Amino acid sequence: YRFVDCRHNVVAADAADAPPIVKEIVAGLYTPRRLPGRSETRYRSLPLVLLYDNVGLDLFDRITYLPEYYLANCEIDILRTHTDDIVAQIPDGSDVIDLGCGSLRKTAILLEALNRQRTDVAYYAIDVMPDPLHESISKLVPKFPNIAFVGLCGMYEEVLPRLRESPRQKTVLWLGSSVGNYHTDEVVQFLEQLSSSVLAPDDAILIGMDKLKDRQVILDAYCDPQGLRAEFAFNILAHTSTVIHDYARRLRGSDPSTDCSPPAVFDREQFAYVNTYDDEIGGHKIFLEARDDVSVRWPREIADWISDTYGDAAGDGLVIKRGERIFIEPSYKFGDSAAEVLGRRTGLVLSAKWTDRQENCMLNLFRK
Ligand code: AVJ
Repeated sequence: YRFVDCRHNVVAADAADAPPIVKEIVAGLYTPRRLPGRSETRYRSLPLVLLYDNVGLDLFDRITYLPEYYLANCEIDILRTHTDDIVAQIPDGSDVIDLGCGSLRKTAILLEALNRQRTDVAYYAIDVMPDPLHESISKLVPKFPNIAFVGLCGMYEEVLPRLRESPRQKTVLWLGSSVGNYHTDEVVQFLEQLSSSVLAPDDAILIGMDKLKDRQVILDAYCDPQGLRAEFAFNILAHTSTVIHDYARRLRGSDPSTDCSPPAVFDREQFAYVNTYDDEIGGHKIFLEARDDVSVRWPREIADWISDTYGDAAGDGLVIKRGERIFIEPSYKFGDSAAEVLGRRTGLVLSAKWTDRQENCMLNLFRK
């Protein structure tokens, strides 16, 4: 099968030319921002995509097996119950594009049916880390010989330009209520971009959405007694440290295998996992709360650039005060008319929808 690494690996000579993800980390920590909703409080934040390194992807996959994390179970229920209806929407000779495919546990349900019912379907699996992506795909390649597998490694914006290359009809999968990780305005913007740059008339996008429901059910879904969720959230701190230190090492021009390990940017022991639900906006949020005053330790290679950009003392280290919460992840929930609203705002046509037996989640199929 074909594997394409779409990640932009810029090798910068100067700290000011930091890759976008490094700039985003620093900006998010130095510039607290208001979150949607009534509260005026401003929060520092970290880029959500950093939840998903090798460890984070594995933790997320384990989370999907937790009974209280109904999102995965309900979406699997929809996919199993309505497999034939969904597959009927994906004709022979077309491409299936999976945004954030993870372990492929869910998509495998559709691929199994496509392998039986079609002779010519290409499947593009997209995710951010090369090794887990390769591992997920290579498990399925021998099982589904009628499907042409392609792995595309990178973030959405890095991968989308590649998708233009194929002239075939397309069905984009955006499952798992990943859409809930973005505010509606961002979702509309992303779908408009996807539609105008990748989709042709009649191409489809299948979007999984978690429905509004009893707040306690939602809060329980994001807080398990085993502490997998806290682990998942803390891992963003470790991944952030890795990204920052990899960059500092590149600036030093030193070899990662012989380099002694510098102190992490954060100590996870200094944070507590906090999750909240705001009924008014239908939004679940994950935060990491400082248990003490936390000094953020930047490597010296980027300290000057940070102090030039964010003020004199900045490079000496940022202090996050005890009790302050770093915003990690929003998970918006959707009302019954959310899909229609999204259709109206994007110009995409809502052409089919499915729900699970408990009516916890929905799958909505839009066409351009
Ligand atoms: C992957 C976007 C579905 O928001 O529910 C799981 C990830 N975060 N536990 C979600 C997640 C915390 C998640 N999605």
